[in-house]
Amino acid sequence: MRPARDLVEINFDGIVGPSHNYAGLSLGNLAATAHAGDVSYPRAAALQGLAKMRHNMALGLAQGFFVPLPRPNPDYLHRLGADEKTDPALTGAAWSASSMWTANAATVSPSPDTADGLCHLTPANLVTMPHRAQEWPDTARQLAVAFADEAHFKLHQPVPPSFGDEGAANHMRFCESHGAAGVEVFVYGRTGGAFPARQHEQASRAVARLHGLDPSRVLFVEQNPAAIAAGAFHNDVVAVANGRILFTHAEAFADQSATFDAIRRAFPALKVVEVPSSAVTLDDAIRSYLFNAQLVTLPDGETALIVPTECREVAAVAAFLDTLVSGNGPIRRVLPVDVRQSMANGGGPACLRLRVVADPATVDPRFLLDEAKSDSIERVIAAHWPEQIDPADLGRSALVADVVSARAKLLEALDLEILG
Ligand code: SUG
Repeated sequence: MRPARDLVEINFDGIVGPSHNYAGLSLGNLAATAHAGDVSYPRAAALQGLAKMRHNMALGLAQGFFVPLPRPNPDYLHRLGADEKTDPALTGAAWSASSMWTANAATVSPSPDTADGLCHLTPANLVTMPHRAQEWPDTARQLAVAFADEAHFKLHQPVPPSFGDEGAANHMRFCESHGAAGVEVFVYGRTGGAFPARQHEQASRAVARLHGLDPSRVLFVEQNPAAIAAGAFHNDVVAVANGRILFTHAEAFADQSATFDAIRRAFPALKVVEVPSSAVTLDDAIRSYLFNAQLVTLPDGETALIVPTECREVAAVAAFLDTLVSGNGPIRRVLPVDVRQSMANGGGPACLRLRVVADPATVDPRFLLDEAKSDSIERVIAAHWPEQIDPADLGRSALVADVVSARAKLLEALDLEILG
């Protein structure tokens, strides 16, 4: 086993797939519902995602990526006895590029937290949303290639249905440094509200057991039902953690102060940056995706918040961010990134990445980004990703051929034909 000093946080972003479209499939995800039927711009979407990766790499952060899953899913409609004309929602599901939101790919427990000293990954079953429930077999295949080194990684099967698991989007980790032992917090929802509660408590508990976490360093916390009802379909829409810091809206958890107390008991160094509803309403938080930010430790030790540009357009949020950086708090820099095409489907900067604390030398290098690889990915996207997709065109055979060959070109450029 390698010493802990080699462990760094690597953000694996999902490359936005060539079939990116607005089918309005996610009940409870207000942005996706509002943009249902809009024309999408897959090429622009993928270039925005790549620009975010380059932006973060330029900050000195380790950056990885996952490739889009095969879409249209060749089996999906067939197994439902359907074809592309049967039901637009089914066709939309078969075409969904939703694997771009890799915060939902898996839950990751880094090696310092686990009993066997391996980094454990459990692919999320995503059973609540039909278009997302098809992701895990292909996601698991990709994880098995990226993290094939069994001396360092342990991959699990997804939690069986019907216990919904949405992966890292409902999971936070507190630590003194990424390579030190952490306290892992699993956030679940309770069913019964207007919108689905996607993360089941039993799924969270199963993942914690399977990963061999020390029970005294694990917490299970309930999401505020009012936050789910307001459109926080994942906890990472209203809270984000990094190192010692919890950046959270005041209405994120069912019992906010009990949640802080419980985390503090397990992790006394906790620093809470709580945004009161009087400064930013829950609605403004969800509209701007203020908390769907990447809270990162820069190489100089400062903490930065990488927010979507939409935060600058919601007056209360822009004002809050100005006070945040001018104050004396632990978050020193706010860095906006443009991921508008993803945002219109309810996916901000944090949704687009899966955090894995690992020694980069133990990861399959084909999934790690550098400038040369960014250039070659950009060339493939610019040459082969459709410029736009009208949802009415999903299923048209010319478009099928285009998106299938676009993905094949990407796999070829990355030497990842094994995922074809
Ligand atoms: O699961 N949107 C995704 C957004 C996921 C965001 N992830 C995190 N918060 N971590 C979802 O709702 C919309 C697709 C459509 O409707 O066509 C969608 O799946």
